[in-house]
Amino acid sequence: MILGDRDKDTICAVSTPHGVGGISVIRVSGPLTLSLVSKLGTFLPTHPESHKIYYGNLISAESGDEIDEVLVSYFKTGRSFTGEEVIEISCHGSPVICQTILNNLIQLGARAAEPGEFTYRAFMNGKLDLVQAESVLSLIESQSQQAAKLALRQLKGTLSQKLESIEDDMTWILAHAEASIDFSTEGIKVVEDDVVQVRLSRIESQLNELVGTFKVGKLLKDGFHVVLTGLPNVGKSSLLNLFLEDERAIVTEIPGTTRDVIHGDTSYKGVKFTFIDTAGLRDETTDLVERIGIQKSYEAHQESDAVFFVYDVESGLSAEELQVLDTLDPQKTYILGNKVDKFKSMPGTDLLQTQLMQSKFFQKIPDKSAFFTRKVFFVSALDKKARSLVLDELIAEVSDLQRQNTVLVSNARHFENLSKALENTTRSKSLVDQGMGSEFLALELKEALIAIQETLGKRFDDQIMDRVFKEFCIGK
Ligand SMILES: Nc1nc2c(ncn2[C@@H]2O[C@H](COP(=O)(O)OP(=O)(O)OP(=O)(O)O)[C@@H](O)[C@H]2O)c(=O)[nH]1
Ligand SMILES: [Mg+2]
Repeated sequence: MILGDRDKDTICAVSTPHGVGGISVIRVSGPLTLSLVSKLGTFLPTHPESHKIYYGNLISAESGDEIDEVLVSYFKTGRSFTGEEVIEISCHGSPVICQTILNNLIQLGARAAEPGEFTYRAFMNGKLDLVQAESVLSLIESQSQQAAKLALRQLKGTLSQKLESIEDDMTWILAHAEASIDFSTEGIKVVEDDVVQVRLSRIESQLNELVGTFKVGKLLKDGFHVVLTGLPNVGKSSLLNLFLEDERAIVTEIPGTTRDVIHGDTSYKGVKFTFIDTAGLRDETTDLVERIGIQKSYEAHQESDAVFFVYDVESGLSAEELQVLDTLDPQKTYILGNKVDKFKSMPGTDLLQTQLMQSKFFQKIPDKSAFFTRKVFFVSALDKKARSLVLDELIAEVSDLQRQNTVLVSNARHFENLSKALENTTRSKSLVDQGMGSEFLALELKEALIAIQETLGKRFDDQIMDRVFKEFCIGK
C-alpha cells in the first residue's frame, strides 16, 4: 500500500454502500479537490468555508448535461478526515449518477481511490495512528452494539494512549541503559537496578493485562460462536430456536431430524452470538447424509468458542453420551440438561455429578465446583427463561471487563505484537535480575519497543501496511 508519488493524487470514490439508496456520498481528497469539483459545480464559491454545505447542480464539464442536484460539504486542508482538502458530494443514491460523477472527476484528473486509501492517507498525515485506523474498519464492520462501542473507544484513542505510556516507560529505561553503557568503563551507575526493575514490572503487568483481554475483545468484536451438540432427539434444534427466538430449525420427535449444520445469529445485551445446530451424534446410523452431518458436527466443535452439550434429563447421561463428552474440551463445554418440564421439581446436580465422576472429561476439569455452578444448566426448551439464564453466564466475563472499563485488545495484529513485547519485557527483567550488563537489557528491550511502535504504526513497512489496509473496501 506504499503508493509513493501516487500519495499526491487527488482521489475519489463512492463511500456509501453500492446500490440504490436515498442518497450516496462521493468522497474526494487531495490537493486538486476544490478545483476539480468546482468545474462540475460552478455554484461553489472560490473560497468555500470549511465544514459548510453548499447546494446546487452538477453539470458535466464535457457534455454540459446536468448530472444531479447535490449537496457539497467542504473540508479544508488540515481539518478533514484525511488531513487533505476533502469534499463530500451527497447525490441521489443511484449507481448511474455515482458513476457519472466519478467518471467526470476522473476525466478532469482525479484518480479512483484504492481500498482503504482515505484511511491510509489519514494515517500518513498523522490524523490517526495505526490502531485507530484499524478501529475505523472494526467500527464499519461491527455487528453488535458492544463491538461498535469497543471500536469507537479505540478510535478515540484509549488503547493508543495506553500503548504510548508503555512506550514512554520503555524509552526512559532504554535511555538510561544506553547512558550506563557509555559510562560503564568509568564505573558510574546512571540508574539503580531496583528503579529499572520497578519500571519493567509496571510495563510487564500492563502488557499482561492487555494481552489477557484479547479473548474477550475478540469475542466482542466477532461474537460468540456456540455449537449445540449431543445425541439425537435431546432437543438441540428446539434450544437453537429458543436462543435465536426464531423457528429456524425443524423439530420433530424423530431422532436424526437435523442432518446438516444450521447457523443463526442473534444478539443478547448488545453482544452478537452465532448458534450452530448440528446433526445428533450416533454411531449406528446407516444414512449417508446423516453420517456426513455428524462429521461436520465434530468439525464445528473445533472452531467454536463454546460447546453446549445437550442431554435429556429424563433418561440421564448414557454411556454413549459420556463417551462423546470425553472428546470435548472441558474449557469451553457447557452441559445443558434439557426437558426439565417433564419433572415436577427441578432435578439436582447430584445424579449428574455421580455419573460424570468416572469420566475422563470430568478429570480434566481443574475447578469442579465452579464447573457445576457456572457451566451446568437445567433447562426446558419450552421455557423462554433458559435463554437469559444461559447467555448471562456466557457474557459474565465480558460484562465484568466492560464494567471496569478496561481497555480491550480485539485485533490479532495487536495481540501478536503485544505478546512479543511482553516476552521481551519478561526476559529484560530476568537479565537485570541476573546482574547482566546494560547492553543486554538494551538489546532485549529495544525489541519490545519496536513491537509497540509497530502496533501504533510509528514504524511500518509494506508488509504491515498491506496487512492493515487489505481488509478495507473502496471508499473507506
Ligand atoms: N417436553 C419437552 N420436549 C422437548 C424439549 N425440547 C425438545 N423437546 C422435544 O423433543 C423432540 C426432539 O427435539 P429436537 O429439537 O428435534 O431434538 P434434536 O436434538 O434437534 O434432534 P436431532 O435433530 O434428531 O438430533 C421433539 O419432539 C421436541 O418437541 C423440552 O425441553 N421439553
Ligand atoms: Mg435437530
